[in-house]
Amino acid sequence: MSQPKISIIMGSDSDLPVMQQAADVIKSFNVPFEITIVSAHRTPKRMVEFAENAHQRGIEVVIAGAGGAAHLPGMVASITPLPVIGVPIKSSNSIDGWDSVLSILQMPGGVPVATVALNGAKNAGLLALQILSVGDKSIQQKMQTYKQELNDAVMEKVKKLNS
Ligand code: RP5
Repeated sequence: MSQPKISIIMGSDSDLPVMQQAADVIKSFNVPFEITIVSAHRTPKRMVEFAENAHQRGIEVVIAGAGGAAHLPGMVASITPLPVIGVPIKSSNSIDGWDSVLSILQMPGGVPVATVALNGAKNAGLLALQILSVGDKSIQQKMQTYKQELNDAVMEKVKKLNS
């Protein structure tokens, strides 16, 4: 596979069913990405190493998902110069997902994390593609087609309802 532009990281393999949705949508755009486990709490040195080096490896956007006391997106954002998209995950140790949402959303000034909805990994993938599309017209073209397809799918339903 060619040089990955998007890195999808998650705190645990138990996050994979959600984070796979980001991978799937990125794959459908034919954009190279990597996906791996980096835990802020269980592998803190790996997390620092990842955040210090991702941009030097050619990564352009990071998608980070975690559940419960979800420190991974924010901590990676505190080190990397790259844009970080955070995916709160309703994990087995989560209090209804709120802990994860608030941990990722309520970042202090100076350290932004673009937080998507709870379990919103698909939108994280799309947002990462939109960030890349600013400098890549072929991704932008595919994004316009994707939006047209969303529109057409709804219009198809309208037609069905009206018939
Ligand atoms: C978080 O704790 C992970 O991101 C995951 O959402 C949650 C539970 O992890 P496991 O105990 O399933 O490995 O750090």
